[in-house]
Amino acid sequence: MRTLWQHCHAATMVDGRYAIIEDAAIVTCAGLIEWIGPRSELRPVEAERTVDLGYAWVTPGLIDCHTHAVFGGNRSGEFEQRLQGVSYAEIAAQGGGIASTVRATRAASEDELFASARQRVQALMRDGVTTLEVKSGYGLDLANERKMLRVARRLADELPLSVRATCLAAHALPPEYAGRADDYITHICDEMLPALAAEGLVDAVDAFCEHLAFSPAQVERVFIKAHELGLPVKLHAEQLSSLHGSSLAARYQALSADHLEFMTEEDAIAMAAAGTVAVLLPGAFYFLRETELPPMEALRRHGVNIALASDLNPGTSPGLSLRLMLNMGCTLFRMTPEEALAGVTTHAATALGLGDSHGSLEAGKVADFVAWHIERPADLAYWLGGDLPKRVVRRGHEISN
Ligand code: DI6
Ligand code: FE
Repeated sequence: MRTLWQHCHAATMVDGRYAIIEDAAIVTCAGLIEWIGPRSELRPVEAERTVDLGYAWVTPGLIDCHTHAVFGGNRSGEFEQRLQGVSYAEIAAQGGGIASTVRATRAASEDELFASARQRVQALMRDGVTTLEVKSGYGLDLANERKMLRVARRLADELPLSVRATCLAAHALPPEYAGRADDYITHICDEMLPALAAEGLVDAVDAFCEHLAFSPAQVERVFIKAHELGLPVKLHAEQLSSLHGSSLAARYQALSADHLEFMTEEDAIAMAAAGTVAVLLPGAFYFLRETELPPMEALRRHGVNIALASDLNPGTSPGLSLRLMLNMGCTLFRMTPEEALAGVTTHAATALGLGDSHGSLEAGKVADFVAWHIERPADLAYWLGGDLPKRVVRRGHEISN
C-alpha cells in the first residue's frame, strides 16, 4: 500500500545531520520510503492513503544499539549497597554483580524471561524506539545463552520492532569455570558460538574487556572465532580502565566499541580508520557515578561516529528511556542535541550493521519514523524522559503505543 504522509517537518538525519525539510511530504510503499522532500516538489502520486501529521516533526525511528534487556531478577539491593559506599567492583568480587543476575537468569524459564523483557522493551518503544539490540551474557552456558537469544528473537516476532541479537557469552566468568578463564574462552569458541550461530540466533558477537572480565588476548580469541563464523564483532571497552580494547576492536573491524570513558587518542585514531562506531552509554556513567568522561574532543577531531544507547541492564543502567539518554549525553558528555539525535538514529544503525537500511529518512530506506508533536528537534533531548505525544510508523504502518 502506498501512503502519503504530509503536513510535517522532517529532520532527515542523513549523514547524521538534522538536514531539515520544512513542510515535508513522505511517500512510503512496501515498507520503504519511496520519496521524501518538500511538499511543494511532490509530483502527483497515486496513494491509497493520505495521512495529515498536523505539522509534527518527523525523525527516523529511534535505535537503541546497546541493551541487555533480557535478564532475570533485578539488583535494586545492590543499588542500595552502592549508595552506602560499596563499589561495583567490590560487589562483583563478593559474588554479586553480573553473577547474581546470572543465577536469576538461569533460574528463569524462557517464558518468564520473555514476559519481563517485553515490559522493558515496551517502555523503550513508548519512547519511539523501532529497532533494538539485545545481548545475551547472563546465561554463560550453552543452554542459557540460547534461552536468552531465543527470547531476543521472540521479541521481534511478537512486537512491532526490529531486534538484533548479540552473543555476549564472554561477559563474565561463570562459576563452573572459576579460575579457568582461558578454558571458558575455549568453550565459547569451540562449543557455544558455533552452535548458536548454526541455529541462526546470533547477528554479532560481543565481549567485556576489563580487569574484572576478560583480557584483550582472550577477547581476541573470541573475535577470531566470530570472524571464522562470518559474524561481526563489538566490544565493551575502556569502561573502568584502559586496556586498549577499542584499538583491538578496530583491528577486527568491529561495528562498535562501547562505553569508552578511559579510551586514548590512539584508540580514537584506530576506530576512525576502521569505521568503528563509538557507542557512549551515559546511563551507566550516571548510575555508577563515574567521573572519567569519554574523550569527546578526540572522538570529534578524528571523525569517529558517535552513537548513544541505554545499556539497559539490571546492574549499571536500569534505563527504560532512550530519550533520557539523549539528555544525559548532552548534559553529562556535552554532546549537542543534534549529535545526540544522530547517536540514536544514523550512527546507531551503523553500530548494528544496519547503516544501509535504517537510521535516516531517505528514499530506499526502511519506513521507520516517528512524528513528534514538539516545537523543534532539540526538544527530544531537552525533556527528561516522559511520554511525548507522537505517532510511530514502522515499515510504513502506524503502530499504537
Ligand atoms: N558493562 C556494563 O555496563 C554491563 N555489562 C558490561 O559489560 C553491566 C552488566 C551488569 O552489571 O549486569
Ligand atoms: Fe553493556
